[in-house]
Amino acid sequence: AHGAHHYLITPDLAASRYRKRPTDSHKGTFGRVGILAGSKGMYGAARLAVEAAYRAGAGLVYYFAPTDLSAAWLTAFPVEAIIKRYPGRAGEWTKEAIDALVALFREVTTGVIGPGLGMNLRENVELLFTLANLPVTLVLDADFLSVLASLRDRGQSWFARRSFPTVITPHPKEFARLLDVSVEQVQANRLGYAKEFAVASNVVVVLKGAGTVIATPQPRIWINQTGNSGLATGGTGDVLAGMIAGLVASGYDVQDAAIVGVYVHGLAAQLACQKEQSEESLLASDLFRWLGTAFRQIS
Ligand code: B4P
Ligand code: MG
Repeated sequence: AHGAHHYLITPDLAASRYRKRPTDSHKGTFGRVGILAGSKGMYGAARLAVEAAYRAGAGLVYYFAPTDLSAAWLTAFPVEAIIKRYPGRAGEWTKEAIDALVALFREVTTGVIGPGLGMNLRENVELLFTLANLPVTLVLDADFLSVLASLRDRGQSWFARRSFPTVITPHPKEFARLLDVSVEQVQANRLGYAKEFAVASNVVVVLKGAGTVIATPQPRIWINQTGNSGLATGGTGDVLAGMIAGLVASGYDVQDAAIVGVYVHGLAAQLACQKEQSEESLLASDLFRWLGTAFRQIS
């Protein structure tokens, strides 16, 4: 129906995209991820993305925190995270805050924007467009995608402004908002919509859900086969966004970062459910214990 060739992400395919880390390397080799995520009540999303970026191989992970993020919350973040404050409170977007964030993003190689970020950026389209010019690869997820979907052209001109690679990681509801169709329509034609959007917007689309679809602007399409219903729980999407950014920072191109990221993320869920959890009991943060075993299976 979608009229395009597509490939299954088999274990062999995932292994063929795996990049061995050079022996003669240092943390600068593996890049710096900057994360703009979290707002009141939603800092867990940011915390998960930060750890995931490190666990996928990033050399350094920066968390860009608003002034009202409490010291108590900061202690919940991995001690390895570098915390950089930007001026202003969460969700109160000012020119000063965005200017500071632009400067902070210039210090990193890869960015994540969106998990738990809230929707207030919707009210300041000019500042929103400033972020399109960020000179780094971006992984866009969650609320940030819903903000773009709320624009008059549902984000098309925002994506057109990008001159660095961009990955979007919508779940079906977020993707339906970007396309202005129903979730049922998305699910009935996942490959077709993912390909169409990837081509039209020049982004890598990671359309999540059982059988995650990856579409690139070439266009090429891959379907993931790892994962299970244990992943249908809060926070697993935030882990995936952080992982893809960590892979990009450490040297993967965006296409292979998406392929290896979704494969390893799903495999970690399967391993966790075989060894110590079940599809009921799995938590997003349990994935971290199994990412190492999952990476070793394709290394
Ligand atoms: P939000 O409230 O926005 O949820 P979230 O914070 O984004 O959660 P999280 O980041 O943890 O999960 P995500 O989906 O990003 O919205 C959730 C709402 O969106 C739901 O209430 C629902 O209405 C709608 N929605 C979401 N998924 C839907 C779907 N598949 N069909 C219809 N409506 C949907 O990331 C989850 C991760 O887990 C992804 O990597 C995904 O691929 C994986 N995953 C989830 N279920 C899986 C399964 N059964 N098998 C394999 N992988 C699965
Ligand atoms: Mg999500």
